Amino acid sequence: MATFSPGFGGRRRAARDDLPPGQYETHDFPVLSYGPTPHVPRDTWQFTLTDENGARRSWSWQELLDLPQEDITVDIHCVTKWSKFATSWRGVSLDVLLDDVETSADFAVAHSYGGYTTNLPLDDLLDGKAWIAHGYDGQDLEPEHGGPARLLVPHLYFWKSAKWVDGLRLTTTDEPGFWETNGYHAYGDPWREQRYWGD
Ligand SMILES: Nc1nc2c(c(=O)[nH]1)N[C@H]1C(S)=C(S)[C@@H](COP(=O)(O)O)O[C@H]1N2
Ligand SMILES: [Mo]
Repeated sequence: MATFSPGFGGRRRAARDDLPPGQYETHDFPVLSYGPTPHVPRDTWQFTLTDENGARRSWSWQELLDLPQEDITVDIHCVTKWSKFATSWRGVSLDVLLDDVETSADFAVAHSYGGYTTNLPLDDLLDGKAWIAHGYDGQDLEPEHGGPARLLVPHLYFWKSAKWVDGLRLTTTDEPGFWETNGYHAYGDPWREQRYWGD
């Protein structure tokens, strides 16, 4: 997996083809939060799916845990240029939550306890590409990293992975979320370096 090549100044990681352009690898797990960490008790936690007509469906914490669980190992890429390889998560696939939803919406806005929002095409949440993650590295997900539960959409820049997620709203048009209103790219593909408006 990891390949090292001897270089000037000691041990160096060889350039990896799994590092998107402009990124560097970190072994830390930086915390990036706009605003304070909300502390959400699991017994009042809820996740609400709202369709484009306003119809809602909610899951309690226990209902989330009663769904099929997946263990996921993925690389994550932050727009501030750190990437972290092979992070391990546990959670529920969005395919499960969206399974019996009939919708004509093409987009979604994820929203969070604390008010954060981020927009994604609905297709980017389906087919094994996105999860509601509540475990990290064999432990409960820590509040700083989005616990009780966060969205995990590793194929897009990590700002799309809304921490403290409390729902998804399906929309017929692409409605920019918090960072997308403030200069960040509407889609955010790390492989195409879609960091900011105009990229
Ligand atoms: N609710 C919420 N979710 C959020 C953020 C935030 O400020 N609030 N920051 C985003 C950004 S910019 C990144 S890089 C990741 C950071 O996740 P981490 O703190 O677990 O590394 O969370 C994303 N999700
Ligand atoms: Mo970020």
